[in-house]
Amino acid sequence: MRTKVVIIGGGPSGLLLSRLLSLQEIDNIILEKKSKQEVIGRIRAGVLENGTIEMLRLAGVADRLDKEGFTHNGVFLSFKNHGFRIDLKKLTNKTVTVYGQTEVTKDLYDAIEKSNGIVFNNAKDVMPQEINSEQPFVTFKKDGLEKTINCDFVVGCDGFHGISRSIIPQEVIKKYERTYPFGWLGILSETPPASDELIYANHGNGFALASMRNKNLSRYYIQTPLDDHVDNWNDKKFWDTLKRRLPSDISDSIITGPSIEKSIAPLRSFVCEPMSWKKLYLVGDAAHIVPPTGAKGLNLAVSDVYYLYNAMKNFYLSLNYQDLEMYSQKALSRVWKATRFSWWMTTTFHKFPDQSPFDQCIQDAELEYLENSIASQSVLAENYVGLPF
Ligand code: FAS
Ligand code: PHB
Repeated sequence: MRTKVVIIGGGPSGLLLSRLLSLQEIDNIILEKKSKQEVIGRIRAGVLENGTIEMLRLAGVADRLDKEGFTHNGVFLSFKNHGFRIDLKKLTNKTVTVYGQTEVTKDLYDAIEKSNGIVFNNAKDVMPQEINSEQPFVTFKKDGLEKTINCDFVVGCDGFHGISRSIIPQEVIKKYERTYPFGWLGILSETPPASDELIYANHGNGFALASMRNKNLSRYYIQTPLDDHVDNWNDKKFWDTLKRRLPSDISDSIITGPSIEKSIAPLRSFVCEPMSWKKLYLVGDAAHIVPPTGAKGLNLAVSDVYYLYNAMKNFYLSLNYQDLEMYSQKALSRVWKATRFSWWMTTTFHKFPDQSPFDQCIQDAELEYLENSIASQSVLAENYVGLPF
C-alpha cells in the first residue's frame, strides 16, 4: 500500500488532520489500535476554544456542534466560600463552547466514513520505519496479517502512551515534565448542572470543578490524593465532598443523582522537544500533556493540527517545505504558553499536600487580585478562550 501521509492514532487530532488533508485531496491513512467504539466511548474534554470551533467548521463537522454546543460568555471562580465571574466575552470579545470531546470524535468519524476516508481500527504493532530516509514506511498487523504502508510522512497522533515519540533518538529529544501530587475524580450524572457556566473552586480541602455536557448532563470533578482509587468513592461521598468545596449558595441548590461514569485521572505537565524529526511529526498528546485545569488538552491538539495541516497543504500544493521545517518551533511556542496557563490554574486552585499557610495566603491573594482587577481578569480570559494560532 502507498499513501502520502500515515497518521498513527484515530483520536481527535488524528481524525481532524485526516479530514482536513482529505479535503485538499492529500491522501492519508489512519492506523488506530483500538476499535471505533472504544475511541468514541472515552469521556474526556468538554470545553472548546474559538480556534477549535473554526477548525471543526473548516473540516465540515460543525453542524451538530452549532445545534447542540453551549456558548459560554463567562466562567466563575470561587474561594473563601464566595464566587465571582470572569466576563470572557466583554474582556476578549470571544467565548468558549461546551461540547464534549466524545461528540467531536463521533462527528469526525462520521465525516471520514461518509467521504470514504481510510481508518484501520484495531491496527496492532504499528511501527514507523526508515523515518530518517526518503522512503519512510509503517508496518502494522491487521487481523493477524502483517501490512506495510509506504508514505512521504508519518504523523504521530497517538497520545501520551503512543509509539511515535519513542522514534525520536534519545540524543535528539528533550523532555520537560512536572507531575502533580493529586488527581481528579470525575463523574457524569444525568442531573441539571449546578450553574449555567463553569465554576472552578479553590477550597481549603481541595479543588472542585462544576461543568456540564447539556441541560441534563452534569460533569463534576474533585481533587483527590494521588494514591486514591475510584472504589473508595461512592456517590454520596462524592456529592458531600463536592458540595463542601463549592460556595454554599451553589451547593445548597445542587441536584444530585447516580453517577453514570466515574474515573480518576492523574495530572501532569509534559512537553517534548522537538515535535518533529526527519519525516515524523508529533501532534497533540503525543508531544505534550497539560493538567485539565485550563481546559487546554484537546484545544492544543487542534492548534498543532492547524500548523501541520497548513504546512502539509503548502508542501503538496506549492512545494513549499519551509512551513514543515518550522512546524515544531511554531507549535511549541503556543504549547508552552498553554502549558504555563494550565500550570498556573493548577497551582492556584489546588491544595498541595505540603502546602503551608503561607502558600494558602498566596493563593487567596492571587484570587482576590483576580476578583478586583480587570487587568488580571483579562490575562486569564485571553488564555482561557485560547491564544491566537
Ligand atoms: P488521544 O490520546 O485522544 O488519541 C490518541 C489515539 O491514538 C487513541 O485513540 C489511541 O488508542 C491511539 N494510539 C495510541 N497508541 C497507538 C499505537 N501504538 N498505534 C495506533 N494507535 C495508537 N483535555 C481537556 O481539554 N479537558 C479535559 O477535561 C480533559 N480530560 C481528560 C481526561 C483524561 C482521562 C485524559 C486521558 C485526557 C483528558 N484531556 C482533557 C486531554 C485529552 O482531551 C487530550 O488532550 C486529547 O484526547 C488529545 O487528543 P489526541 O492528541 O488525539 O490524543
Ligand atoms: C469538562 O467539562 O470535562 C472540563 C471543563 C473544563 C476543564 C476541564 C474539564 O478545565
